[in-house]
Amino acid sequence: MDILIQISEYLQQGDDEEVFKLTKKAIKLNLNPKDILDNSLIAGMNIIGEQFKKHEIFLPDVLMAAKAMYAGLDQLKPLLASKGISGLGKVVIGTVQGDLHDIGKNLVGIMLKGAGFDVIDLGKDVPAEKFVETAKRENAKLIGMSALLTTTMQTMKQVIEILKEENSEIKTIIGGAPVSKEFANEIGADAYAYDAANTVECVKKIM
Ligand code: B1M
Repeated sequence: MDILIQISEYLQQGDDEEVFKLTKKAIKLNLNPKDILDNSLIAGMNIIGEQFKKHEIFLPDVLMAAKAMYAGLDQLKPLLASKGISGLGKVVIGTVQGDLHDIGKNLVGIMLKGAGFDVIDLGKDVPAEKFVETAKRENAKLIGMSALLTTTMQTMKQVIEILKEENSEIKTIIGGAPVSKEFANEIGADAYAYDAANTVECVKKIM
C-alpha cells in the first residue's frame, strides 16, 4: 500500500508510534514534505473531522488522532521551515480565546518562519487584548488569528475593533476551518488565508 495512505490510516487509528515510524520512512524515501503533510496527515485528519461530525467516532478518538498528527508533524517541521532566512518582519499569531485547536495555527507558524518572518506564537485560547498588547510591545506589523469553532470567531472581530479604536496600523489576517473571505470582509480583516502556504502569500502581499 502507498506509504502516504498508510500514514493517513494509522493517523485515523490514533497510532502515533506507526505515524512516527512511517513519516520518518517517507522522509528517508525523499518524498516531498508538502505531499506527506497534505496527502497523509491533513488528509487523515479531514476524514477524522467528517467521522466526528457524523458521530461515528468520539472526542477521545479525535484526541488520539491529533497526537498522531503531531508525531508526524514534528518531524516535518524542520523540513517545511528549512529556508532559514529571517528579517521580513514580526508577526504575532495565536488561536483565539475559547479555542484549543492549534494544529493549523502551528502549521501557519512553521510556514511563516520558513518564509523568513519572525513569528511570536501566543499559543491557544488567546484573549483579544493579548494579541493587541503583544503586537504593540513587539512592534509587530501583523496579527494572525486562527479559529476552528464558529463560537470563537467573534474574538477576531474584537481584535479588529480594538485596532480600529486605536487607529493602529497593525494589519490582520485570519484563517481556520469555519472562517471565510466573506467573514474577513465583514469584520474588516486585511486578509483571509485558506491554508498555511496561502498565508505566506497573503502576508507577503499585505506587509
Ligand atoms: Co475539534 N472540532 N473540537 N478538536 N476538531 C472541529 C473544529 C469540528 C469542525 C469537528 C466537527 O464537528 N466536524 C468541530 C467544530 C464545529 C464548529 O464549530 N463549526 C469541533 C468541535 C465541536 C470540538 C469540541 C467542541 C468537541 C467537544 O468538546 N464536544 C472541542 C472544542 C475544544 C475547544 O477548542 N474549546 C474540540 C476539541 C478538539 C480536540 C482537542 C480533540 C482536537 C484539537 C487538538 C489540537 O488542535 N491540538 C480537535 C480536532 C483535531 C478537530 C478536527 C477533527 C481537526 C482540526 C485540525 O487540526 N485539522 C476538526 C475537524 C475539521 O476541521 N475538519 C475539529 C488539521 C489542520 C491542519 O487544519 O486547523 O483547519 P486546520 O488549519 C488549516 C486551515 O484552516 C488554515 O491553515 C491550516 C493548514 O492548512 N488555517 C489558517 C488555520 N488557522 C489559520 C490561521 C491563518 C491562516 C490560515 O491566519 C493566521
